[in-house]
Amino acid sequence: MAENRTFTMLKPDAVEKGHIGGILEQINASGFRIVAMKLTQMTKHDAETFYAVHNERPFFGELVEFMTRGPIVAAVLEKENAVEDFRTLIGATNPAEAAEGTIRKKFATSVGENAVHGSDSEENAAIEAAFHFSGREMF
Ligand code: RTP
Ligand code: MG
Repeated sequence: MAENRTFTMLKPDAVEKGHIGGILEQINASGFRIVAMKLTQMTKHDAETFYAVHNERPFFGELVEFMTRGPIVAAVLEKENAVEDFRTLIGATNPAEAAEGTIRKKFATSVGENAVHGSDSEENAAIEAAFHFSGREMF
């Protein structure tokens, strides 16, 4: 994947609550270009694979249950310093600790149901983008 890209998911809680538009507006206003996007639903196998790094954590079962309960919006975003800047834009994992104005502060419910995912490295962004999109679906 090209440099300066990150991968995101608007999680089932955000989609259920009708926050797709509000979150995308903030993403666009923050200077990210949408490279790929779709509404999709993860299977149990998808979620277990995507979050395999957490499979020993106590919240793993809950996380898989949550991420598969409804549709998500998967997207690839482009901007200079995309991975780091997007993590700043979404805020801390726990919305109670997220900075004012961040997407999680505004739209997340709890540490588990926190509205949005952001890749934590360029390497993982490429892996996660390829998990959801073929090369032909990235523009
Ligand atoms: P993400 O990968 O979704 O962008 O979130 P993150 O880096 O901020 O947090 P991470 O440590 O990678 O955790 C992945 C997701 O697992 C759920 N979680 N639940 N109940 C809990 O204590 C707990 N901790 C984490 C969240 O959905 C978190 O985003
Ligand atoms: Mg993470």
